[in-house]
Amino acid sequence: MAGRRAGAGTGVRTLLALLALRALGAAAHPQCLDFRPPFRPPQPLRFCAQYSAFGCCAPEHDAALARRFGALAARVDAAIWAECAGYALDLLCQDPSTPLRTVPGLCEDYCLDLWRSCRGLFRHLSPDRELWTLEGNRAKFCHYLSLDDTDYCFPRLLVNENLNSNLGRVVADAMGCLQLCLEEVANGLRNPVAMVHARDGSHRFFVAEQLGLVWVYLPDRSRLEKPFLNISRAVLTSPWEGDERGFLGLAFHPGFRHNGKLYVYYSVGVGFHEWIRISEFRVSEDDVNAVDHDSERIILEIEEPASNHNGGQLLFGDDGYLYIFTGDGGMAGDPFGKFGNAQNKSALLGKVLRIDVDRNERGPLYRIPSDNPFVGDPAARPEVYALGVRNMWRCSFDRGDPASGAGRGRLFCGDVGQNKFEEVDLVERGRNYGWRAREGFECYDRKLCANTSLGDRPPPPRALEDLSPRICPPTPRLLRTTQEALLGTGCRLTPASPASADDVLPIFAYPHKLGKSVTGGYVYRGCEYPNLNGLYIFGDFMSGRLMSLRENLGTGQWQYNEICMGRGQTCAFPGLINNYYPHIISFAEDEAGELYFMSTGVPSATVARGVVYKMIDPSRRAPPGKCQIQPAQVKVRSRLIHFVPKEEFIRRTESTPRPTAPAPTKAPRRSRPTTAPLAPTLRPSRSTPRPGRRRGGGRRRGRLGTKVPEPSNGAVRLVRPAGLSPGRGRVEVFAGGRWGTVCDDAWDTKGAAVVCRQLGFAYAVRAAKRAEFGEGHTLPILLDDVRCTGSERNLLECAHAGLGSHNCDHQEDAGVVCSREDPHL
Ligand SMILES: *[C@@H]1O[C@H](CO)[C@@H](O)[C@H](O)[C@H]1NC(C)=O
Ligand SMILES: *[C@@H]1O[C@H](CO)[C@@H](O)[C@H](O)[C@H]1NC(C)=O
Ligand SMILES: *[C@@H]1O[C@H](CO)[C@@H](O)[C@H](O)[C@H]1NC(C)=O
Ligand SMILES: [Ca+2]
Repeated sequence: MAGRRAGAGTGVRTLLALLALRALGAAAHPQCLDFRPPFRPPQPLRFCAQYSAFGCCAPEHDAALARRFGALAARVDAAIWAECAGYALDLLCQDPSTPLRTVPGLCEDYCLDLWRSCRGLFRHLSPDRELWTLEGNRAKFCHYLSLDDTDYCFPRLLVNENLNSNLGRVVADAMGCLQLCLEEVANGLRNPVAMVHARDGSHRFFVAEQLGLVWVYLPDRSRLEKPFLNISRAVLTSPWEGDERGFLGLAFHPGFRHNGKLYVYYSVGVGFHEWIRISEFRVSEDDVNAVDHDSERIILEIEEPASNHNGGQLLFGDDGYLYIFTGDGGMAGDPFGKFGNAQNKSALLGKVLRIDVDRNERGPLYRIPSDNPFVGDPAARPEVYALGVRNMWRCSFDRGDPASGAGRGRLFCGDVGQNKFEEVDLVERGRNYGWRAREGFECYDRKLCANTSLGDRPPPPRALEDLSPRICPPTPRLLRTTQEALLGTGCRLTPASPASADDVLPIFAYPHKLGKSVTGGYVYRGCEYPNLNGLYIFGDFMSGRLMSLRENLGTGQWQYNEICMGRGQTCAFPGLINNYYPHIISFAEDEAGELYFMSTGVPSATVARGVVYKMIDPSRRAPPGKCQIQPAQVKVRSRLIHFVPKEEFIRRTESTPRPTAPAPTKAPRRSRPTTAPLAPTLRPSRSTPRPGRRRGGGRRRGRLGTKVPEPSNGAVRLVRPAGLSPGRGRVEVFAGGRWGTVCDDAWDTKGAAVVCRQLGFAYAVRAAKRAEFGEGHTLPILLDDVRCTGSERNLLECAHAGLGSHNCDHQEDAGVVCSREDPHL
């Protein structure tokens, strides 16, 4: 707060601005004291009408706030109320009934005004006794209520352009980098290559490791101890970092619910002879969480002339056909045959294949869909759907816009490049994606490039590597000229050779300065983060860069934005993290459409350093309740292993350069790729603040001035449903740098007494069990088997199981009821 002292007129001007704003009914950014992103309420609010378009307040809550307001009016002297009702409305509508704050952070001028005649309100609005004791001292009182981040104080945030110009949009920083956060979902995985769901309503997710194991996770993120599938004996791979062979892909049949079929893609080898195999399996008749290992039927095998470029994606389209993405066979420059495999339609390598695996119980194991593009061509394999592919690593079908369905069925792929460019392609039937004639937008094999329809393009721009990536439209007849690339003006649409239109340029390509191995992702179509709708999110395995493309519907061009981890307080929500391991192996969508990715610190098939992360948009979420899912129950026969997150939020101050290796954590930091001496995920160069640079707004966490310290080890807090009086709630404990819950095994009034005393209550009335005060889903369970004598200074001093190790779940979250009065009197 130092250095800012508002003149007397500022408060008045701010208020006038606010009144004007309210009169216009414009949406304004609320403070969201629950430290979660704001959302658009499903219907307009009656009491906090100002936040009808965008806020933190659900309609039920709005009604509760209206009642509180009414109760307050009845309690406060009428003369005072006349003056203070406006303040009360302001303060209540910031929705202060959250465990983390009791009152909004206030701008100094506003607070000073308020203090003059309405400070008495706080006795009714906040249970915080420390605040009450400061009531007599105006400066201390307002300092206590101030925020570090003055942009975010109330009411200035309502008119802060940075915050409000971004309402309803993903927040970008000054460099155009979209700020997202992550939630850890699974860990300890050995090169997790795929995560898929079965489309069967169970909302399970299946994570495949390169070694040939597939694990089942339940919607609560617990993992079944017994693997779903274990074909590690048959799968060819090695511990060598960067080995591209192994178990590479997995897809459930669209009718899995009825026919129990799934398909896998893996490498096999005998001596020096290697090939890929696509097999069909069935789920076991007596366990829906296990594959019948004897059910394997080999659908297709393809010789691999070299150990790299093995493709590996399997997908079912809306057409019900199985799409198979092969690599060009390996080595460098697709050297096989006269002009390589990828341009050779009679080779299955370097292709997108499409086959029909339905009704294959009798007769052939698969059939050729009658509208495959080369069925009548004697010089082509009929399986071929598209060609000119080098090594497509991760493809996905767009689910389409949730409301309009627009975009549905588009097939996005990342095609890994040779020496210079990584590309993203929109794959269409019968099209040629250029390799080895072309790499990205450039010619790779000049002769071939000039000889075919792929030629007749301008000479490659020499200096393109030094430029930022450019986006060009997907239409094959359009291209970008060298000059435009060099000028950095993007893409001019110039008709190229009309001779053949079946060759397609990428929708986006990036030079090796930004990354050396693209990992294709997904178009976000989930429910929880409406701002991300339509954004194609992908990454790079070598540089750890996360990237995005958004289609401009007017021009058909794709707008590139990097994705970076939210800075400052942006990701400081409970349960979120702001860092990840750099080797981005794969992306995933869960059954509800939420987006995930998998990466590892050590890209070896035998090192268990892979993590699954969920993408979180801190700038906006869907209204509470909108995205609830009701997973179909599945019978679980195996033991369950509860998920314990291991990764931590890294606290960084914006004003100091980011440390390359944060001190207190033991985990290998992802800012240091192990094999790739390239731009690390959290690039320190970007962290250096630029003069005049501002954070891109978004929801920021309101913190109480400089007075809110990092909690100390063993600190506790109570989380309680709205409306309950203080002194009762779920117990959350701070240990090892994070908040977590306490399990109710062994939980008794002695433990409760310790917690109550820590919180300033003399008495413990009751030890609450069975999540009486709700479940702390987003937090780890930190303490189990807590046994206190009652005289300990904090919970950590009591006997307990090792921090974070437990055998319970959130249904057993412990709570307390405390009192200042002796309950026995
Ligand atoms: C998977 O199979 C291999 C070889 O058959 C076996 O050695 C290994 O223990 C199995 N792994 C699990 C987790 O069942
Ligand atoms: C195309 O691929 C097929 C199958 O691998 C091969 O027999 C043929 O020689 C190749 N053609 C050329 C021109 O390289
Ligand atoms: C290159 O051009 C020659 C002559 O026009 C043609 O016979 C040959 O098939 C072309 N090569 C490819 C790969 O299209
Ligand atoms: Ca290409």
